[in-house]
Amino acid sequence: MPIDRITLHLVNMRLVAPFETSFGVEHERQCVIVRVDADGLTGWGECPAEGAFGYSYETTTTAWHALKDFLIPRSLGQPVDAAAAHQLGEYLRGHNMARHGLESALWDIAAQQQGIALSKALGGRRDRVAVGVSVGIQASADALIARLEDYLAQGYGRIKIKIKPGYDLEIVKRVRARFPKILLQVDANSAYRLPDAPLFEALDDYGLLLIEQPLGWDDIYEHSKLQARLQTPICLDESIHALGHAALALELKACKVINIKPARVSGFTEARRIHDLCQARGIPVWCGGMLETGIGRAGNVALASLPNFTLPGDISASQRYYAEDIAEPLFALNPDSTLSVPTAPGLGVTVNEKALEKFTERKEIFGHG
Ligand code: OSB
Ligand code: MG
Repeated sequence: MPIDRITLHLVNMRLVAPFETSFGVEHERQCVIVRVDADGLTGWGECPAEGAFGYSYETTTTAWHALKDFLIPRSLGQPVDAAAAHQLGEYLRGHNMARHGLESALWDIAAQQQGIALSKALGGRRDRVAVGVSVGIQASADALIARLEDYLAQGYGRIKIKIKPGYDLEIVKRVRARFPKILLQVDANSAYRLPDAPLFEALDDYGLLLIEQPLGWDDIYEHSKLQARLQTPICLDESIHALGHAALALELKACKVINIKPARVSGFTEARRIHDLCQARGIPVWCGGMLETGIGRAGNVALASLPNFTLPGDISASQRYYAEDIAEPLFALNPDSTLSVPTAPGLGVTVNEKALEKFTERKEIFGHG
């Protein structure tokens, strides 16, 4: 049965606390929610492009354009086929988050048609996925430590802290002195360059699980030079947009771990390919996050149930992000620092359409039905 109708929602939701990284601070988060109606079923996807440039060249505006003017006109009337949607999207040479928004909604419908959870449709094996929490830059080391005490008390078993020049070595020293045993990793979001290598060599002494994306957002080569000087694994995030980037990074030994965000790599199809390549090469992966709503979070949890997602993901409980979410049930942290994988068909969450409308700043419907 063909795709009858696609609806785009530009959503804006206030974060429970501002989230600061090396590229800026966010108080609220925009994204594009994609709804697909086909075959009497409804599928949902989240394009986590942000309102402004920073993490990515994609924004909600570029994503809206890619969806409205290219992907949607070519998808209406077509059968529900995530693999075909993936191929169609290749033409865009980028715009991966926009592509993921649509592809995710198609995966949701396809899994519902088979009567299975998305996790099963993707080849997931776990019913719980290990998670941690990603903590933004705070006003001081003391403020950060207070934040961490709170998250650790909530049960998070792995902490990621954001670093930037001037907020790095001393901060890590203080955090390690206070919490000698916790699983700790850092994320620089591309704030450094290769001449900063001595800083990372100094970080080698603090037992970090990994150092995420220290150098250029589009670099692999210099990361290979840096990794050769470090014991601590480098984990690439921003640099990996497709299977070929992962293959190159592994070939050059630019990293020992990869963060897979389905949206950054154009969707679950490509995410699974990267997962499989890393699995074959003995490289662990984990699922990154983009402060998603319950829709994107459900997809991330499903992906993280695949066997080679062996490190805790940036997939925290719903209430870590939003006072009110747009999908139910909320994701809650289990005492063993895991989230449970939804078992209902498709994404396994129900969109609260009243809440969605409340946070929708702009909406456009394409097609009919
Ligand atoms: O670099 O991993 C990142 C959020 C927005 C953009 C980039 C990143 C992040 C996070 C938060 O670290 C992860 C999450 O909890 O969703
Ligand atoms: Mg990151």
